[in-house]
Amino acid sequence: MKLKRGSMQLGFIGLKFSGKSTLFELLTNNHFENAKTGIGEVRRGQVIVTDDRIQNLSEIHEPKKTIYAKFDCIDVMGISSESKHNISGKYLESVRQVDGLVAVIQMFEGVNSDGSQFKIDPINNIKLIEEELIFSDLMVLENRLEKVEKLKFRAAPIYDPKEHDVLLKCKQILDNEESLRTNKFSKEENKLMRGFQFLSQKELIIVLNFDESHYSQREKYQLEIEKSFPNKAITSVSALEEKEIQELDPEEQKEFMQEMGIEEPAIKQVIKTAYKGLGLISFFTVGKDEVRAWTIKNNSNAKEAAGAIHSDLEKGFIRAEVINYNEFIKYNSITKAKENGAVKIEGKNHIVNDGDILNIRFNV
Ligand SMILES: Nc1nc2c(ncn2[C@@H]2O[C@H](COP(=O)(O)OP(=O)(O)OP(=O)(O)O)[C@@H](O)[C@H]2O)c(=O)[nH]1
Ligand SMILES: [Mg+2]
Repeated sequence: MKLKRGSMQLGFIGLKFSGKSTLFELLTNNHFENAKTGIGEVRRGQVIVTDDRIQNLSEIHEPKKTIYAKFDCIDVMGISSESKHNISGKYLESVRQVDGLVAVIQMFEGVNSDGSQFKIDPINNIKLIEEELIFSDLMVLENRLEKVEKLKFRAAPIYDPKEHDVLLKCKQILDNEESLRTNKFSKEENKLMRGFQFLSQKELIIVLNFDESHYSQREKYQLEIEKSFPNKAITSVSALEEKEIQELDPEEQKEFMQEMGIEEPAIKQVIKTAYKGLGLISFFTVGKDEVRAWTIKNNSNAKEAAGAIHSDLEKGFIRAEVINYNEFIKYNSITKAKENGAVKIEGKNHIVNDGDILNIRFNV
């Protein structure tokens, strides 16, 4: 999959009242825009990918600007377990363009809008969310299929039998209540499918959102859920508790985090899980003007990495000077690293590693 330029996008989805907005507010530190759509509220914000390595690189280079990687995040209304399909499909349209989906799962008891008790039921909740994604894709697919069949019937020159085939293949998978993500498609099929932005083809990261009383049992719950969904990246947080802690002064924050047994803040956990689930890595560029982190897909080559910075760098790519962060900090200076032969000159096919510092040589 080719990455879009700029930030990666995450869409927060889940059942109603699972804590999506609470988590979104925590991760964006309450900086977001609100947009009213015909079907409800959509919020957009950014989550900064904090990285100690960037902080260190910045202290060494003293650049004018230090730029962390970020995720653009979208928070939509929840899927109601009572009136599913017809309504939730529309909410989900707001996240169709994202790179990855974050399912927030309610790990606390509560009361549904009809007054009935909401039980902790993560495995069924995740299945229900997957069903919604599949249903929503079927709607998009059937719409297109109908048009393609008309084109075929009229023998229209724009009729594309290859598109027709891939649509039928997708339909068979979705009709079987399977996600498109678990099925392998050829490069060509993927290209034909790209425009539809199928939701069930996107990676689905699971964030278990516990209340205070269940948080201490998070490992037990998470292990059990991982058994049912072995291919998913899963993490456990307590969004509401951490949000309350966020409002305290820094000294107290530490104390309360310890008291709750929170080893790592939710923002780090969610980012780590998103990187893992979406198969992402960071690389860095350094200089007097700017020290900056970039996010790319795992297994990208140097030329593709250059393209994440700017299309001109990809088009005019000549070579890359590469040193990994872990190697760099032995020297604390690119010049010294070069003198010691630690900076390697690599061609376009060189696979970039997490933490690589790249200097792209290019020609426009
Ligand atoms: N006890 C407890 N309550 C929580 C937690 N997270 C969220 N809540 C509460 O659950 C309710 C719903 O939280 P929201 O964050 O608005 O949930 P949402 O998923 O955005 O809901 P919709 O947008 O309506 O689908 C609020 O009253 C929250 O305070 C939690 O970790 N523990
Ligand atoms: Mg909400």
